[in-house]
Amino acid sequence: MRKLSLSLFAAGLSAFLIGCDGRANKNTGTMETGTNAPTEALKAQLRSVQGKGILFGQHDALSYGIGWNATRDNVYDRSDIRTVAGSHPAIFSWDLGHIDDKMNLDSVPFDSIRSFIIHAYKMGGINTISWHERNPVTNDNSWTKPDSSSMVFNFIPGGTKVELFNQKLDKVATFLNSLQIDGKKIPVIFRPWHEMDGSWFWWGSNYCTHDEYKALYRHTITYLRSKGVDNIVVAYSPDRNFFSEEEYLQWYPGDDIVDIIGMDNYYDFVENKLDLIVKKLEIIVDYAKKTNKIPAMTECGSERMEINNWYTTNLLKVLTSTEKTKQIVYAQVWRNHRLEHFYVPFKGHEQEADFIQFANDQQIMLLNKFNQFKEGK
Ligand code: BMA
Repeated sequence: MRKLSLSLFAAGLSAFLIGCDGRANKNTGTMETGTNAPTEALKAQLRSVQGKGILFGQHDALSYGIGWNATRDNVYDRSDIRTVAGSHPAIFSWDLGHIDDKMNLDSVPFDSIRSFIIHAYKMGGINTISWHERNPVTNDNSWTKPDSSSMVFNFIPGGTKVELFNQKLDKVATFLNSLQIDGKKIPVIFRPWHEMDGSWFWWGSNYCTHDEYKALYRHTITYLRSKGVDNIVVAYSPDRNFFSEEEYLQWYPGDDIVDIIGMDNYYDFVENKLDLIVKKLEIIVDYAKKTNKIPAMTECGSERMEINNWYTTNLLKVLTSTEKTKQIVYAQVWRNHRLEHFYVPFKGHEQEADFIQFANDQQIMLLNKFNQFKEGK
């Protein structure tokens, strides 16, 4: 059953994508005016909006929403954000966790993820990829506490299990290299090993030293590059556990590796510490400015929309709070998975109007506005 529905889905989606080929490629213009490296074009696009607007994104937006699933229901080109606000998001987020399998950790087939990325790119959107990978030694999920035989030091250069880790990196390299249209690579944001300043992942602060973490991160990027991966713009995204630039940079793998200076932050919203969020965004913007990097709110949200009218009273408020916070280039929320776990009001939800107000704010860019902006409108 699963095989049948997957192949039907793949056939339907590729027919759909072929159908899209005739459409204007909203990204081509930028690619041709930039340098040859696909990443330079993506960085230029991100920089072009800085100070003029803030791109908005969601995880798995084209894959499923509340009450629908593209793979299961054979629906294409749908997102809860478009159903509610009339446009897809500008940023499309995906995850490569469980790269050894056919489906990722959230049951999205990797072939579908590839098709969604191509589709998002053709529509003019920007794709970002995180990686909630299993522990390379135990194969336990990202959230399982490692012991000394499966901590980070084992599979960084000099460790005894680095080959095991490289096998996973090989698979990620194959996937990233396969993101192509007519033989040309699609540039994507790659955001591995996020939220390391908490201890909920096997790469978290209780399970590695700062130096081991940096080695993990650097090895990941340099190894992928050695396998021909030349289409990633690299994002660093600790959680909220910093109060100064020095603390923010404790895990930082280096200016030569990182392009996007980010932060994931859910719990300062839960605790209503909006002033602290503004302060942290300013730290990020200041560091990005100094080093010519791109500042972003790499993850945030209010689970189940528990904070009333979160989009206007919380997110928009912090993003537009000061001239510095307005320099943030994009903000993305997590997935609309089920009624117990969603981050964007769906059709009929009581905060729908609040989300529409947010989406229509002059500062916020969903895909339609981003495309108009690129066309100079
Ligand atoms: C978490 C939750 C999990 C999910 C993981 C990776 O925040 O959404 O259900 O598996 O992200 O997407």
